[in-house]
Amino acid sequence: MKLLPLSLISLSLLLAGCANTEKQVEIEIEKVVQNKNYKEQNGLVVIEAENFSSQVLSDTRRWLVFDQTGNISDDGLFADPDTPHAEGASGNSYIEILPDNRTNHDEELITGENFMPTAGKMAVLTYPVFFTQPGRYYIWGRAFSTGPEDNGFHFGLDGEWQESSQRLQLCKGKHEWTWSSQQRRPANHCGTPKTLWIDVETAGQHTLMMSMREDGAELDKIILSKDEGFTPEGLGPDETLYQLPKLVEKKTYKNINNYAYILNSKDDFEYENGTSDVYYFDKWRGVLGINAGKPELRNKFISASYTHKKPKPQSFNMKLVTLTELDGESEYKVLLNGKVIGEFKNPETNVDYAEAEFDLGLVELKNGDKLTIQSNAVTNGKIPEGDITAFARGRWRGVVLQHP
Ligand SMILES: [Ca+2]
Ligand SMILES: [Ca+2]
Ligand SMILES: [Ca+2]
Ligand SMILES: [Ca+2]
Repeated sequence: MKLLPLSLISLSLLLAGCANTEKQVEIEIEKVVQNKNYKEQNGLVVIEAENFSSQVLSDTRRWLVFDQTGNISDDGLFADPDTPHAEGASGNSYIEILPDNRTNHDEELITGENFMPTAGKMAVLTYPVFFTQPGRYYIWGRAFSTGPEDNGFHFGLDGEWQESSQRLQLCKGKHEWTWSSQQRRPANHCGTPKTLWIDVETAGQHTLMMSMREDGAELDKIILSKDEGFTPEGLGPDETLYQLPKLVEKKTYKNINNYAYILNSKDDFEYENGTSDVYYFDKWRGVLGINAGKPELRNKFISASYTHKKPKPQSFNMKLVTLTELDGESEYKVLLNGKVIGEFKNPETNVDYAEAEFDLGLVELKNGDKLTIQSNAVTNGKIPEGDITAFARGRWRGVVLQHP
């Protein structure tokens, strides 16, 4: 069985604890295994051959993954004249195409079974690669050959098998992992270095492909190099993976998992009404609040209103989102055209400025309807501040309109 990255192992452990079942675990793992994506970096693409994304046309011969534990990615006893070579392979893992029933010239050559001169016809692997630079890329393969009939590979791009990328060959360097960039040509079956390349016409996402030429062939790693002067040594550079940056996580309306519209307190409500009894915008928390520093604004309701401007009447499940505070449990009223449709009080909390949601149920909004939110600044007497105790500021974030 193929070795899984650590994240997959923890995923499978996690799922193993659920009532659901190995089936689900298998599906999840498959999804993640196929997620390796490569990127050209500074003219270089480095791929572990065993990290292919897909394999097709693999009925009679198949690329199998070998790892350092001696595991093979397929159960079965297949014709194979050589022992595993994971030691010394990059990532301690590689692929070999089996069964191998033509190990030397004396065994019968059967085209379509143990030999495939045409690229892209047998055991085709794919590797997604994102290129930032188009151009000519020299192909290097790190291969292991133990005989004369297990040392050829074909490469292609996007289903096209360019003549220049067919027949990677190595003759020297038997019985050890060996880098080759040599193309087998009629005049020179062993090829000369740096005669194998692939032309990438456009920048962007492409699919590198590799297919069988001779059974028993083993491949550890693939390099595409824009620099003709580049020659890999040893294990070669690390894989050039396409790294996904972390997406920005939401910081507001955290518990709201669906909505049609959000009416933000600052943006959608009129709160500067020209009197002194107004909200201010608390920019640190992105909400409206009451300036409890002014004694005349404490313990009284302050208002802000939204006017609905949609031609068609529509019903929504409505929720008010407030911020809890350590200092006190502010109260809230919601009015529709001057009539109270909801009254709430923030719960006591150990967490300052955590969002709280209050359900207003199903509400129909018509064009011109006026929705008013009121809140107060209060103290619960728990947090000393000078001679008095601190006040909560009646903060609220907005109103969520959900499809019923
Ligand atoms: Ca073998
Ligand atoms: Ca063979
Ligand atoms: Ca072999
Ligand atoms: Ca490898």
